[in-house]
Amino acid sequence: MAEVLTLGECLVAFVASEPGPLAETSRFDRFVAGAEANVAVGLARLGHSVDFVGRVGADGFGEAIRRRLRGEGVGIEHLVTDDQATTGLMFRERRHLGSAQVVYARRGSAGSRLNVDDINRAADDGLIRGARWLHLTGITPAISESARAATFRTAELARAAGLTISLDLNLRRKLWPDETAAPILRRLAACADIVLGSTDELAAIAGQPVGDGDPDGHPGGLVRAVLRIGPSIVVVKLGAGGALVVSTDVSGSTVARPALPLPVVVDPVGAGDAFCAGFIAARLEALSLERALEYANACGAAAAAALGDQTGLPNRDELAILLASGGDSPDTIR
Ligand code: KDG
Repeated sequence: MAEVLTLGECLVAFVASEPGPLAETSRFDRFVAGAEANVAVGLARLGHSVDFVGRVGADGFGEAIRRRLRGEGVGIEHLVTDDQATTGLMFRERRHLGSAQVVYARRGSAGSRLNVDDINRAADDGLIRGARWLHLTGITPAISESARAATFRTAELARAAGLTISLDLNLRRKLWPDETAAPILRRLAACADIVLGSTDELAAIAGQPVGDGDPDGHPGGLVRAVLRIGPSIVVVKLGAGGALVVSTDVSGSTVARPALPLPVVVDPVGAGDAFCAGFIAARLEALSLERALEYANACGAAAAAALGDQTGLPNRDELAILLASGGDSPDTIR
């Protein structure tokens, strides 16, 4: 039985080998991706045990996912091979300027066929009662009705079993519009202890504009609105601006930590998942919220410094070096 349980769609991602528009891209590198799988691998590299529940197709891409997750030490006993559908794929371009286009080929995919029966089977095998932590994202409830029902069922069982539940909002506007996403993510946030998101994701579920009532630019109003939904901790991911956390347990005070300076962002996709892995690892180790933000920022920076969602996820030694260096390259550490 693992300490952490997560569920969702693990995809194969084809990432443009060179920067430039997708219309002109003919070479891609293949990676394993998917937000929850990224978090699972991040935690496993940091020495924490994780089970991943999901579905892949009975095809080579599904086999590639199995091999990678198994090789990273993630528990995949409840990663079902579904011969009725193919493994979900995504293609993304790389751009130095502007935002990079993502194309999904995941509608009706094996991953989107995740359902309540899968969760009930995992629960019967003790994956929920044996765990300490459940990590959810806003992507799984977006991919299908059955995956949404599976997400809520897991949250319900985890709550009853007393697990800590984290929810990374991961609002994917290519999968669903804000009007559909917001009420569902609010409902999920109400089941969670910890909600993590960028200011615009938090604003979407709070139903208020970014910075509303906060003339100093501090997202305090937004955070308070999200805390009112139910979680006791809200973590705001500010990208290059670092991160901050507000907890009702520590008299509502705000803790902020700067991002690690990153001379070159090679690939920012997956950095948010790495951030979550660092944060969860630190909290599993009973570290303070301040230290959890430091772990999170270091993991996020390490992920953004390499191509592919999971490539740069640090192991324990690499994390220690990053934390000690504050982001300087190792040869400049004194
Ligand atoms: O956070 C990274 C994910 O966005 C990427 O791996 C793919 O899960 C994914 C998604 O649905 O966008």
